[in-house]
Amino acid sequence: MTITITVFERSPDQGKGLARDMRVRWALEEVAQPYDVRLVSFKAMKEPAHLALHPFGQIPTYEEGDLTLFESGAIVFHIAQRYAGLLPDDANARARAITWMFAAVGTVEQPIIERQVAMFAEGDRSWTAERLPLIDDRIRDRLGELSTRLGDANWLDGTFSAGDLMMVHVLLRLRRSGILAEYPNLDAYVARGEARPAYKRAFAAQLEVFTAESTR
Ligand code: GTB
Repeated sequence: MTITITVFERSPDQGKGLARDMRVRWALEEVAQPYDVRLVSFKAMKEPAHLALHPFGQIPTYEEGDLTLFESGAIVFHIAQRYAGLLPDDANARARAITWMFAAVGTVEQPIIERQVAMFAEGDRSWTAERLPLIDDRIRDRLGELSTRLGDANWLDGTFSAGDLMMVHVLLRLRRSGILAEYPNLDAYVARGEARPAYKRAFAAQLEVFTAESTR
């Protein structure tokens, strides 16, 4: 069955792999499932045709036969459940990998999003300069805890899983801030994710969209 995902027609990150379709592309590459891409403009995202797929008018979405999904975490979870390669067979190990998926979006990503909002949506507000260091400290709290848990392991719980895929992508968004580099084992963890062939294929595919659209 054909899988179709929606992605930014012109990603604000200029193809650096930071938009959330990257997680879905990466997961599909890990499980070797081909997929089609539908490009969506910011305007089209808020129109009825796209709102029927995504109630909040965002990307990514996922269509497979009569199934439509939104929320990158739920999409990656679906892919990991349906196709082999992203979740362990052992029931307890599987539950732990799923726990890390939730930890990535529910615990670690939260202050990172706050930082993006403070910088880009509220950057001109008088309180931003005071607020940013507070947010950065909350990020450091989470990264310190995560760094301790990871220790010198390659992945969060044994072999690479959908939990690592989600966590690596969440952390990637911090790289430009310099905060990630304060935690060498997390920095290396993210680099290990980026070195995976599936990640590289997904990255190249999303960059290609940006390059093609910007030469139009
Ligand atoms: N919780 C949802 C999920 O995980 O799928 C969040 C989806 C979401 O935030 N989508 C964003 C979107 O559609 C794109 S990824 N925004 C348009 C809108 O809300 O109108 C967020 C994103 C955007 C840009 C960059 N960047 O340029 O670096 C990085 C991430």
